[in-house]
Amino acid sequence: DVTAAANVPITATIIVKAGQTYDGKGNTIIAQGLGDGSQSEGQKPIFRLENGATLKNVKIGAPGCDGVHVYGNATLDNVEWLDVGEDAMTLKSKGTVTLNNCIAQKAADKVLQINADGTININNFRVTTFGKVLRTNGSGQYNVTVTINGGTFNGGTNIVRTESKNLRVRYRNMSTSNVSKLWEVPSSSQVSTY
Ligand code: DGU
Ligand code: CA
Ligand code: CA
Ligand code: CA
Ligand code: CA
Repeated sequence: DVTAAANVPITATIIVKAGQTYDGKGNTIIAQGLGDGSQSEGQKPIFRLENGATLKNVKIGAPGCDGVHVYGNATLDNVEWLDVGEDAMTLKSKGTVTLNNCIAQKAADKVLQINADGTININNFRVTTFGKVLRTNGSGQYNVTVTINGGTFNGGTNIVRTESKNLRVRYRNMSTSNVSKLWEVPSSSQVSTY
């Protein structure tokens, strides 16, 4: 249609219930009262995606707060974080998360925070200015499979940082610039192209 994109103010986390889709139609979410987008923990998420939810066509403006929390499986299509807050997306419970054609900018530290076992499929992700694109929580030995099919990563420390010996990452069609060390993983055998 002809409706112009707009800013959408929110004062509470948007919950996308199991199996449902939130289509932002290109609008930009501006949170108020959920956090300041700094590195302080305990900020609230902008979105909470329950199992099987889809989030699409949305921009998350500053403050990015604690981004998008995912419980189980989820799909993120054309989601753009204009200024990542504490982190951009957190896997909170076991599941498969697919990100298609997403963009994340200005992440002071982590973009994708993995706090559970999971499969993370990344298709055409563009990230500019970051600490780690993907980080598993602390010393947790999560079972994680990461597949990157298309990505442009510019200005950061790591693409993946993990202490888990049970994480595998496969990648292709990836381009990086100004990234200090692509893979901060226990063993280089955990990383392959495909
Ligand atoms: O270890 O649990 O950074 O989900 C301390 C905390 C920390 C998490 C994580 C997250 O690891 O808060 O943002
Ligand atoms: Ca942090
Ligand atoms: Ca954190
Ligand atoms: Ca930021
Ligand atoms: Ca967080």
